[in-house]
Amino acid sequence: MALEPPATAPAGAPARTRAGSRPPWWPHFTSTLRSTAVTARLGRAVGIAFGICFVTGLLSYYQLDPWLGPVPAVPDWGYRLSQGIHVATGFASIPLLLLKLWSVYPNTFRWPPFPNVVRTLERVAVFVLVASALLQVLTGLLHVLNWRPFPWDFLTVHYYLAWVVIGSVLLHVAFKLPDIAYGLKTRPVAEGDVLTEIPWYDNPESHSNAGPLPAPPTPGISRRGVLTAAATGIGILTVATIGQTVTPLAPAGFLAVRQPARGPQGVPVNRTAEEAGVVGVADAPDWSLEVVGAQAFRLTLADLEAVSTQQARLPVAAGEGWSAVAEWRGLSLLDVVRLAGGSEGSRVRLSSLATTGPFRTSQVFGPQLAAALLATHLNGERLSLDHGYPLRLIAPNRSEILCTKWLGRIEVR
Ligand SMILES: Nc1nc2c(c(=O)[nH]1)N[C@H]1C(S)=C(S)[C@@H](COP(=O)(O)O)O[C@H]1N2
Ligand SMILES: [Mo]
Repeated sequence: MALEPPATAPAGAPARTRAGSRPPWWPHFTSTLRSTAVTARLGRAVGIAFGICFVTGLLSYYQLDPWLGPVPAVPDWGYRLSQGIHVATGFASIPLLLLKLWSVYPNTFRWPPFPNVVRTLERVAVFVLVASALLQVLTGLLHVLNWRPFPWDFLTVHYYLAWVVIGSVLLHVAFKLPDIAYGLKTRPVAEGDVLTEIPWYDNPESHSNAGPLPAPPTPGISRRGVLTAAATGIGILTVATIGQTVTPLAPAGFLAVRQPARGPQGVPVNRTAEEAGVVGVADAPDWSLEVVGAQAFRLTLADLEAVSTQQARLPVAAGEGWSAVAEWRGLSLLDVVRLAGGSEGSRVRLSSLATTGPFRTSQVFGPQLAAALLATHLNGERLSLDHGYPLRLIAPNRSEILCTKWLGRIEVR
């Protein structure tokens, strides 16, 4: 249904335009819930969510590949906070992004589709932005759900794709700057406003969004209604998932993938001993830790028990966005490193007993080495097999991905 202009335009209203060469079967849109003002505001919200998600994501990625130097060990809740925010803004950006796309998708059907080189480039950039952003948030969601149907390494692709998303966001903002400035200056149209113009997305002669706004003739739901419903939905989604890391909100976390206190010893498990294929190996009675360095030696379970006296209250903060604080007991990694002839300046490589799968090994150096604990106990009990029995790493401000469970070997360099 085309929006037919009223017989008499209000005094001073701009001249109307109609689809000239547009084929009659070409789709056109009349919903007046959309406008430059609404789109600009949604775009600003998406931009803020993506920006925060990008920066916190970079902080997390730095833990995996610290190209600027060692990762600090303080504050111990640093990774918990940044990864919690990363996953929460990622969640919130899914409905925000869908809403933003809803507000502009009629633009896809502008006639003519490719009026000039600049518009064509702009549309290619939009395509890259939409495709990469959707792929990024949806694969991120699947990762949080621990469902990885894709054949690629999630973290590497997620990292590089983030640069594509942010790059195309910046390009898009540059293309749309006049429209954004116009949209943010203009108030969203209220009921009772007089229609003076065909909606921008249905105006074949307007290839810039920066023009007068349409008013709703008889909207079924007001723009304010759309935005309020969206904000409420996003708020509920956030409250229902943030409980996986903001522990007081855990009871409200009915959509949270993991409950912070549910799991053996009051801590969730991401990858079980069975999934890692270490059942029968990690709990073998003759297990011992192999330490390799200037002096090589082995530590048996009895050796560890005798010296496992250091206590630490540290968060377990997983890349999937859940976290919880737990009581750990064990021995200082640095003490073991010194016994092997190393020092605070050593680089230490920890390997688990698992022979396949990701996160089997990790590296510790710098402030993290001084602060790291080789844990034997969790919340007052011997580590359960799923939490890394007989020995695992735990350290402050460290991603759980790098807190290797079921340790078999420590190499000091
Ligand atoms: N050897 C080994 N250690 C590992 C992993 C693994 O797959 N193998 N997974 C890591 C990840 S991704 C997480 S979230 C934590 C989970 O620790 P938890 O199960 O004790 O909570 O273990 C980490 N340590
Ligand atoms: Mo994880």
